[in-house]
Amino acid sequence: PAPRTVLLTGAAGGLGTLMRALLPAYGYELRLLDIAPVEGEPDAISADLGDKEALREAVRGVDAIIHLAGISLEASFDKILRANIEGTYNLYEAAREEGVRRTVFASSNHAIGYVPRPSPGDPLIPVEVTRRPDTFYGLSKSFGEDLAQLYWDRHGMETVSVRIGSCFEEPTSVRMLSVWMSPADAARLFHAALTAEEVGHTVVYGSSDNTRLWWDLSSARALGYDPQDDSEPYAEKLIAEQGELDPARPEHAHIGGHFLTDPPIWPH
Ligand code: NAI
Ligand code: 15L
Repeated sequence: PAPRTVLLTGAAGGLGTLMRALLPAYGYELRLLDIAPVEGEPDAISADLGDKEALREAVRGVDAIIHLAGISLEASFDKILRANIEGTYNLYEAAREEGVRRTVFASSNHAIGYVPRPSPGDPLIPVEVTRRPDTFYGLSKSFGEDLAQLYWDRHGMETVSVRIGSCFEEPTSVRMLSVWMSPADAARLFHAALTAEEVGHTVVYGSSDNTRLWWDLSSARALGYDPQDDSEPYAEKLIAEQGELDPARPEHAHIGGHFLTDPPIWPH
C-alpha cells in the first residue's frame, strides 16, 4: 500500500517548510521533527538527530521517512560528523528497529561537486558517475548514500537518495539555471519516491526539467517523476546580470559551484 504517515525530518528548514505546504495535497499525513521550533506547528517533535530514543519514538508507526534534517552547508568536520553522519545512522537504526521500510534521503549535488559540468552537447551526467564530494558536507551525503545502500542490501530497507540541486522558490544564479528544482517539482519527486514500487536503493538527481540541465533525470523519471518546470524563463535576466559561466573558473566548471571555492572550514 502507498505510504500515508510520513516522518519529515528537518521540517523547520527551507525545504521542510516548502514540503509542509505542498505534500499534504498528495494525501500524506506528516509527522514533523526538527531540533529547531517548527513555526505554527505545536505538535512537531523537537529532537536532535543525536537523541536515539527520541528518534525511535518519532519513527514508530510511520509508513515512510523523508530525511531532510542536518547541516545543509559546509561546516567543521565535527559538526558534520554529528549531525549528518551519526545523525543519519541513528535515524536508519531507529527505522530498522521500528520496521520502517522506505526512506527518501536528501542527498546533494555536492556529493559529486568535483565532477566537471558538461558543456552543451556533452552527455548528461549519469547517477553512476564516481562521486567526488566537494566539502565535508558533500562527503556526508556520499556517506548517506552508501549507508542507504547498506541498509537495503543487509536489511531490505528501501531508500531513494535524491541528489538535490538547488530547491528554492526561484533560481538566483546562472548555475542554478542548470540545477534548480522548483518546490512543486520537489513535491512531485518526493511523492514519486514514496510511491514507486520496488526501489531498492535508487539514486536520482533532484531538479526540474531545465533546458540547461547537467544531469540525467532518467532514474527519477523511472520512479514516475514527471517534472513540470524549467528555469529557462529566468535565464535572460540572470545572464544579463551575472554573465555566462566561465569554464576557466573552477566554481563555474564543476557541479558544486561556489562550494568548491568558498573559504574552507578545516577540521579544527
Ligand atoms: P535547512 O538548513 O534550511 O534545514 C535543515 C533543518 O535541519 C533545519 O531546520 C535544522 O534545524 C535541522 N537540523 C539540523 N541539525 C539537526 C539535528 N542535529 N537534529 C535535528 N534537526 C536538525 O536546509 P534545507 O535547504 O531545508 O535542506 C534540507 C535538506 O536537503 C538538507 O539535508 C540539505 O543538505 C538537503 N539539500 C538541500 C538543498 C536545497 O537546495 N535546499 C540542495 C541539496 C541538498
Ligand atoms: C546544497 O546542498 C545546499 O543545502 C543548498 O543550500 C544549496 O546551496 C544547494 O546545495 C546548491 O548547490 O545550490
